[in-house]
Amino acid sequence: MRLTNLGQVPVALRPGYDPDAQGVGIVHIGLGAFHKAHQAALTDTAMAAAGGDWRIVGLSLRSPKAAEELAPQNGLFTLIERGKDTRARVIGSIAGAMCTAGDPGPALDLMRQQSVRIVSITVTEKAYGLDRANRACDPTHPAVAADLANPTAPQGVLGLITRALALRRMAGTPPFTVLCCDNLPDNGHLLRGAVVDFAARLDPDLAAWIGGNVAFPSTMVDRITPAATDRTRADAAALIGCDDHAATETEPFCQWVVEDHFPLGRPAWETAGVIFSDAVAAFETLKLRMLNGTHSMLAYAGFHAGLPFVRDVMADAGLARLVERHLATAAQTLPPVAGIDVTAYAAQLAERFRNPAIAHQTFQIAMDGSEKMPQRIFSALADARARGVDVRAFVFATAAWVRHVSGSTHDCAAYDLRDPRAEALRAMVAGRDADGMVAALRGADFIPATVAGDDAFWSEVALLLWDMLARPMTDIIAAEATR
Ligand code: CS2
Repeated sequence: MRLTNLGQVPVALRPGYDPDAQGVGIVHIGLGAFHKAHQAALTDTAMAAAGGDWRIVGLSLRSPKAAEELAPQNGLFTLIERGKDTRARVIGSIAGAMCTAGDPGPALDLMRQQSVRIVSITVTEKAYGLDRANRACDPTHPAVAADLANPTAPQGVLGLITRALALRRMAGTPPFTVLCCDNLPDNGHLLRGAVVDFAARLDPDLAAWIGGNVAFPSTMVDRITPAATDRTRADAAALIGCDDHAATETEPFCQWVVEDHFPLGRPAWETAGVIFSDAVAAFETLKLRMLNGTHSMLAYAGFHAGLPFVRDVMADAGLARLVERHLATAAQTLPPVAGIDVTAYAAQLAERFRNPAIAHQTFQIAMDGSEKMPQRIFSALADARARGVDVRAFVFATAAWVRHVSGSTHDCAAYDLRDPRAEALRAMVAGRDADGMVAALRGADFIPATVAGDDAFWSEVALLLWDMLARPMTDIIAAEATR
């Protein structure tokens, strides 16, 4: 029997409110595991504490899978938190789920309703179609190009948001707040620039109205959420007593720092521990450089050392040392963040990475490197240089990334390079030796100019890469850790 209503769920695992009594107030684009473990869970807690019509309708832009898992269950799913103890509860905040591919009509009909006061987004860095350097949209991105050509039937994020805002403007309905929840620096401002630029290419008046009237608060989101597995579903079934195709697992830690700018209101997220702050950009840089930067380093090195999960990386003495070094280096590139002790923050991150109950794949984190490296490693490098900080940790991370891009199988089985620029990256490294690969990659459009021009940095990367392409990654790690 499949989960369809709360009557099937043990009382202790049910939400602390009646979901059917609450209306929809949020449309979320990007209905993945992360959203279910983070914003959906926090909104569930907030509704239990303070009520409000803040249930969420989730949209998937491409794959119907998430909607097929959730819709037959009326949005209900089990969230399992794995730490020293395992805790679980059924989340009631998702009211519906749909896939917009092929027909965005039903989603737009919902987004134009006045009752929808927030449209939030987690689609990963690559899906937006951003021109980050100019805080604009990238008109060559496939979804952006398609939506500029056919703006009334959008398939991408920028097109969908802009069309929904245009419909509200035409109807005299005040705009919803747009809430970006992806790991991007200053994400609210970045998205605002991209939406305004996208709209300006279609209708300058609409662009001016969006620029003058729509709120785009910035956020920093944090919760390590591996992809669900058969074990997740089996554990959920054992806990709730019926099948749950949408069961999700995550770590106990959860953090959300949000700029408090919601003209049409918001859930009482503070009751769920959400931090409201005017200094979100500083929190985001802290998290991107320390958590995500270290993650990228350990993913490239760990994957090529034959370690499938982050917890395996942390059990390897050499790599654990390199994780510690990376955290310490990243910390030195940051301005102080009010209320954060970076040494304690670093220790807490290492503890989270060690969590033996979480099977977080190094291969998953290694994906989309060209979208992640700039804000995780390269921007930290530029600040490290300005402060005279030893940058060896960033040399190592970058060489490990290039080794991943190289596709070399001298010490591992063949693997897929998963990156939106995979084809261009493969062309840059094809047939080249370590020096040639580095020379080609440092000139790529996603590498900031100051970093591209850092000759000393790239010579060190090339030297290390020669080794990484000739010897097993396990040897390189052992040598690097005792340097
Ligand atoms: C990870 C993040 O996949 C990745 O690149 O670094 O998804 C990370 O797990 C989250 O940002 C944690 O909040």
